[in-house]
Amino acid sequence: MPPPRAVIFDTDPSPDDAIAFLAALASPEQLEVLAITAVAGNVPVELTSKNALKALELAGRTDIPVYKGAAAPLVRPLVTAEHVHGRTGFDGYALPEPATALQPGFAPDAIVELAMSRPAGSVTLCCLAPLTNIALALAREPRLARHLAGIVLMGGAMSEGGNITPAAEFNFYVDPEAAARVFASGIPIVMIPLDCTHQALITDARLEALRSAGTPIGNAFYHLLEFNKRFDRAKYGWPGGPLHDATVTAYLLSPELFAGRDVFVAIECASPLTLGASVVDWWGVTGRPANALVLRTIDAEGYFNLIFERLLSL
Ligand SMILES: [Ca+2]
Repeated sequence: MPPPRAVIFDTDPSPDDAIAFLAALASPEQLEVLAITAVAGNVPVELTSKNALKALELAGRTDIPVYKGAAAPLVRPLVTAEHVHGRTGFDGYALPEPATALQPGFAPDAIVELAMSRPAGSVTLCCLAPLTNIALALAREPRLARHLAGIVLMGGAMSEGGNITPAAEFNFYVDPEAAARVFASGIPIVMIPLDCTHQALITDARLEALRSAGTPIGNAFYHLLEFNKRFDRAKYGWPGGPLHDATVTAYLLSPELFAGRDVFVAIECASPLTLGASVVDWWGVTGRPANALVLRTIDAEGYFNLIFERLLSL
């Protein structure tokens, strides 16, 4: 069996982010989580970093270091998503205030130091949020791009339409310049867009599986996702909201659950109408070399079975 893959989760914890990194922590034979790095996104970074600590304490994994990162996008004011996840990002279930502390230091510096201290090609970044911390890390250490094994990210939309504007997915919309730099960096990227995550719906039956497990973690995430559900159902009219960010962990654990294509992707940074849109050259019409594997379909049943089995094992 190969050694576990070293990963860093860069995240703005709402519940689906927390499920993503907790499911990874429950998979030590496959994934070694080096750190959690928090960034502003769903809510401000003071809250996302606190939510990361809360989730780790819930799982009894206070050994995992958490670093606070960028408080705002590279060049724009922060746009948040309290309308989806509530004021705290974790509305719906009152987790205790964290007793553990953040690590000293800035998350982009921690990403550089952790990744560069490991052999080339051995650290994968799991990006669940606006890509500000990653862009700052690349600016501080340009060699990072060739040193990383790759990035697996949730972000963008191909033909699904946007979820924050008609054209853009939230993570790319919040910091389009950061996303553009990451896609131009040469780092091997796996992109999991809304086209994929909108196939992975938290139906009542799936939600009930969390509650009926009867564990503290199952109960907490039942209530947290139940809160999200109200917004998502009203918005989409579907039988449940998407569980977006845990797709990143599922891809690392079981890539066969997904299908996609190596393509060229560019991020719109200028147009007010389509700011943050991910333009995916699915048919190769530009002739430009591929810079990402864009996943377009997911085995939703296999995804939920895998992620909830790991989450509930904690
Ligand atoms: Ca996220």
